[in-house]
Amino acid sequence: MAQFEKVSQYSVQHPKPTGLVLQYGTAGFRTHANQLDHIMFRMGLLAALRSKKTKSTIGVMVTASHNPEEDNGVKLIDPMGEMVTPAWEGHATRLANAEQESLVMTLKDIIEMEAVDLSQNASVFIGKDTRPSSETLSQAVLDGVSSLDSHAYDYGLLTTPQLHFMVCCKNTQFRYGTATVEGYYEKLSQAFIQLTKHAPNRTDDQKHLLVDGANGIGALKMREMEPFLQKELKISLHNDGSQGKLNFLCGADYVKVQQKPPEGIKMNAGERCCSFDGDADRIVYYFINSAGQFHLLDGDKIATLISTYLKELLTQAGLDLQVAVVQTAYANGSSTHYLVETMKLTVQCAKTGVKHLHHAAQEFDIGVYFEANGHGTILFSKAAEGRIQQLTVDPNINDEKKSAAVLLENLINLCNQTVGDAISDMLLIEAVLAIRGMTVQQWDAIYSDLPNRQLKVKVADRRVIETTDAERRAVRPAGLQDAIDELVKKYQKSRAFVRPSGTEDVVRVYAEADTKEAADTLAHEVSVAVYKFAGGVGEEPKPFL
Ligand code: NG1
Ligand code: ZN
Repeated sequence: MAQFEKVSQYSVQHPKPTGLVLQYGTAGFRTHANQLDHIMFRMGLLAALRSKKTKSTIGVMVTASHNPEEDNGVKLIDPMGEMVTPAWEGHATRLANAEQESLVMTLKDIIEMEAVDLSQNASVFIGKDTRPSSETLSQAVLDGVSSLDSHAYDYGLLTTPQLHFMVCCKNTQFRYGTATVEGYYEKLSQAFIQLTKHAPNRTDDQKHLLVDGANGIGALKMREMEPFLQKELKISLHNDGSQGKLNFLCGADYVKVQQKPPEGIKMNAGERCCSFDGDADRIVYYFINSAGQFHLLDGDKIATLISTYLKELLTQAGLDLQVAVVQTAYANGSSTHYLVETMKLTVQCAKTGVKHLHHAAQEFDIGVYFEANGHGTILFSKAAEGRIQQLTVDPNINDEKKSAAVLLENLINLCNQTVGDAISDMLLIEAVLAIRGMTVQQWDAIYSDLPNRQLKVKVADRRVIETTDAERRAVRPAGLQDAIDELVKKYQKSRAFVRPSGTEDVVRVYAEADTKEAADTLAHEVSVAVYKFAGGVGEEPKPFL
C-alpha cells in the first residue's frame, strides 16, 4: 500500500535507537530531548490514526512542562481537549518501542485493533513550548502526520492549555470559542473585564500583579494577551525568557518544592505574586509578609478560594447545584478539613495525575479540581451551564439573583474547561479577589496549612509498592503500611503515605503533622520504613535537618 511505503520512507529519517524503551506516562513521553525524534514522528502517525478513528481533530503538544530545558516530551489531546484515552496510551507505548523494521507492522496492528478507516480524513493540531529542541521535534511530528497523508495545522509556540482550547473549539464547531490565539485572548479577557465591572474603584495597587513566567511560553503569551485586558490587570512580568534559562531557579514547581520565591523577582512586603510553570498549565501564588516570611498559596488554597466563591454565588442565585472539590492525597489536611467541616462541600480524593482528577470532577454539577502543585480548573456540567444561562434571561427573578447568575456565566467563560491553565486560573483568582475586595493576606488566612514534608526514596524497583484508597495506603510490600500506621500514631494531626512516582524513578514520601519538626521527623521515619520494606538502594535515608 502506497500509504505505508511513505511511512517506511519517512521513518528512516527518524530512526529509533535500537533497544531504547520509553513509556507513555501520566504526562506523555518525557526524557532528554535527544532521545525523542523517533517518538515525535510516531506520535504524528498515531495522532493521524486517532483523528481518523474519532473523526475529529487531535492535538499534539511538544513540551516537558516544568522539567529542565534539556528535556522534552509529547502528549496527545483527545477531541474535547482532554488527555488521550488510556487504551491509546497503550498504543502510544507500543508504537514508540517498536524497532525500526517492525514499525509498519505495529501500525497495522493498531489500525486493525481499533478498526480505523484509513480513507477517513484526518486533522492534527500541533503546538510547542519555547525549548530550543521543540522546533525540530515538532517538525518530526509534522512528518509523521503527513506520511499518512493527513492534514496538520502547526500553531507554533503555544501554552499547553492553549492547544487544548484550540482542539476543543474546533471539535465543538467553535461553540467553545474561536480556534486562534486571538480567540483565546478575546474569550478570556472579555469574561475577565465583565467580572471586574463588579469590582469598581480598584486602585492601581490592587490591579498590580507580579508574574514569574518561568522563562517560558507563558511569559510570551502573557505579553501578547496584555493589551486585551484593557489595563484591568497591571502585570510586572519577570523571568520572561530574555535572559534566564527555562524553569531554572524559577517557575511554579521550583517555588512549590523549595518553598521560596523564584530568582529574578524583587518582591515588596505584601505584594501579590504568582509563578507559572514551563508550559503554563500550573500556577502558584505567594507573598512575603512584613517580617520577611514567605507565604505560599498553592493549588489547595486556589481550590478553596474558588469553590467558596462559587458556593456563595449559587446561594445568591438560588440554584441548588452541587459544588465538589477534587483533590489528591497531597492536599494539605487543613484544606480538606476546612472544605468539609466549615464549607460543608463534597470533597473527593483522586489518584495523582490530572486525568484522574478531571474524570472525577466530571461527575458533579460543578467540579473544582486542583493538585497541590497548582494544576487545576473548574468543570461545569452541560446541565449546570444550561440552568445558569437560563437564569440570566429569566424575566421573573430579582436583581440579586440575576447578578449572581451573570457572574456565574462570566466565570464559566473565564475557565479553561479542558485542562489546568495558568493564565485562565490567574485571571479567575484576580477576578474573585477583586470582587470580594480581598487581599492576598486575607485569602491566605482562610486556613493555615499543616506543616508538611515531601521526600524521595530510591529503591531497586519502585513497582514493588502497590497502593489503594487513592494512593493513601500501601497494600504491598507486606508490613510497610503497618509500619507507617505505627509511626503516624506517635504524632498529632499526623498523616503519611508513600507511592511510586509516575514521572521519576523514585518512591515519594509525604508526611504532615502539627509541627514542622514532627512533619520532618515523621517523613524521615517513613522513608526509612520504605527503604527497609521496599528494597532501598544506596545509603539509608538520613534525618531531615
Ligand atoms: P509523580 O511523579 O507521579 O508524583 C508529578 C506530580 C503530579 C503530576 C505529574 C505530571 C506531585 C507530587 N506529583 O507526578 O501531580 O503533576 O508530575 O506532571 O506533584
Ligand atoms: Zn506544566
